[in-house]
Amino acid sequence: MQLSNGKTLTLILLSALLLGSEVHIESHHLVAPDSLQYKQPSIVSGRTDVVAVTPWLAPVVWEGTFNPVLLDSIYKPQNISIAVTVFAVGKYVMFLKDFLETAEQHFFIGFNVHVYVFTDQPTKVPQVKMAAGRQLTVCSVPSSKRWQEISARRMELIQTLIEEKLQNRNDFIFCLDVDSKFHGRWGTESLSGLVAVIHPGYYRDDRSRFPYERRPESRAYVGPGQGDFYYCGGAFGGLLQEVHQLAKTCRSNFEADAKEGIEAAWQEESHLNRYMWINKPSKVLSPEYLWQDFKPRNPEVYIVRFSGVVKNYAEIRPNV
Ligand code: 5GW
Ligand code: MN
Repeated sequence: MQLSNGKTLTLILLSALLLGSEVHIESHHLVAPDSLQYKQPSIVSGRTDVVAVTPWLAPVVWEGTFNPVLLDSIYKPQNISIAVTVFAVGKYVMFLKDFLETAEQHFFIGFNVHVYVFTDQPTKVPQVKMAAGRQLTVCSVPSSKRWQEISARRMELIQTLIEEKLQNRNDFIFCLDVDSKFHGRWGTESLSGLVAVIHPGYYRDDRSRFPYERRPESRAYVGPGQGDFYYCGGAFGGLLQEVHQLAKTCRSNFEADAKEGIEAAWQEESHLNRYMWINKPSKVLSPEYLWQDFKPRNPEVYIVRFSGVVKNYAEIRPNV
């Protein structure tokens, strides 16, 4: 399969229908420039304070485990595009300025980035100067009094955005919370088929303490002894096709639950966690990729790249 504007990117996606379930075999061909000199890699020295690979052999991205210059020089000639979705409904438009300005400083610098802002107040989207190759599109959504609805509709809007606007135009997509800022590099090291971010609040805990949906009636159910990590609802991404599948599945499970009067413990985050338990992410981003400003930095976190701001819930939320 030839990706939209990828001249040299040869991504081979072999889909097979096997006993009713779809199997995806994906292979990225990584071409490096002959001329680049960089630090010799080692398989016997490196970080020992963190684990950099999952039991299903997906990388876990921590500072010090990758070479950003090498990765950029591999992806640059492929001319990839990254779509970003961000929702700013109601009072949350106030977070857009910092989100967009810091993205200009840290998010995929030097690459094609297309930010899609979903908002009920298009006139309040701030004018942020964007570098060449970067653009912003405002998408109108109805305002909603019930925050559960805002949450519920995110997956639906991501699904339809991919179907209607992104097919054959972008290669990767990241879906991010607006109440956050970038503080450090977030770039090509995060690219993969299906990408999840480990939640900063639970990664040292036993899985029995993860706030998964625990009622078997819910389609977001994760049982005792199950679950790999607790992932953030506030940041996920990957190849368009993969994120489309995720959004479609989470939306339909969310809606089927709602029909039966069930709302998962943490809404779409619960459904995302269920999805990632069954559909293992091909790359896992460490909590460097979504920290929380109120939380002191742990020693294994050398750099906070993206972090949720401290918010005054009474002030910003419609009806808590
Ligand atoms: C309002 C009340 C309760 C929960 C969410 C909202 C809300 C969320 C809203 O009124 N407007 C809105 O745009 N959102 C979007 O959903 C924002 O992009 C926000 O970052 C995302 C997730 O909601 P958060 O950030 O309040 O959830 P936490 O778990 O990060 O605190
Ligand atoms: Mn948030």
